[in-house]
Amino acid sequence: PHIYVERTLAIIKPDAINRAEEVEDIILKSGFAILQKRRVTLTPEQASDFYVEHYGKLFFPSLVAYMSSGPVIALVLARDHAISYWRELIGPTNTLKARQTHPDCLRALYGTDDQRNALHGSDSFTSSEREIRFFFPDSIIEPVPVGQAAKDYL
Ligand code: DGI
Repeated sequence: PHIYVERTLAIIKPDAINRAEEVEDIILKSGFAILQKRRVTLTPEQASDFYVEHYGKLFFPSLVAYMSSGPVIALVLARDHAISYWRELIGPTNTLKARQTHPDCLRALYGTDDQRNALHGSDSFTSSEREIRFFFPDSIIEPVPVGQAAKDYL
C-alpha cells in the first residue's frame, strides 16, 4: 500500500506565539514532520493579501489588524492526509464554541475568542499550495495532488 505524503500550511498566530514550543511538540507527537518554519511579523498589506478571500466582510479590518499585531510562526507540515488531519486537530473557527464542542482541540486550548483563535490551517489542496508559496516563495518542492498518478511525475 502507498502512503501519499501531503503538505499543509499551519500558522501559530500572535495570541499563541508564547505557546509555540508546546504547540510544536503536539504537532510532532501527532505524526507531522515540520518541513519548513519561519517567524515573521506581517505588514497589514501582507495580512490583507493572505486573507483576501475575506475582503469586504465586516470582520476583515480587525482580522488584518490582529494578524499583523505581532509575530507569527508559519510552518509547512507533512504527513498523510495532512490538510484534513491538521484542520481536525485545530478544531472549529470560533474558540468559544470550540471550547464547548471540541474541548481537546488546539483552538480550545490556545485560542482567545471568536477571532483570535491561535492557529491557522489550509482548508484545501489549492489553498495549501497558495499559502505555502505565500510564506515560502523559494520552496523547491513540487506539489503532487493526491490521486494524481505518480507516473505523470516520473
Ligand atoms: O479557516 P478558518 O480560519 O477556520 O476560518 P475562515 O477562513 O472562515 O476565517 C479566517 C479567520 O477570520 C478565522 O480564523 C477567524 C476570523 N473570522 C472568521 N469568521 C469570523 C472571524 N472573526 C470574527 N471576528 N468574526 C467572524 O465571524
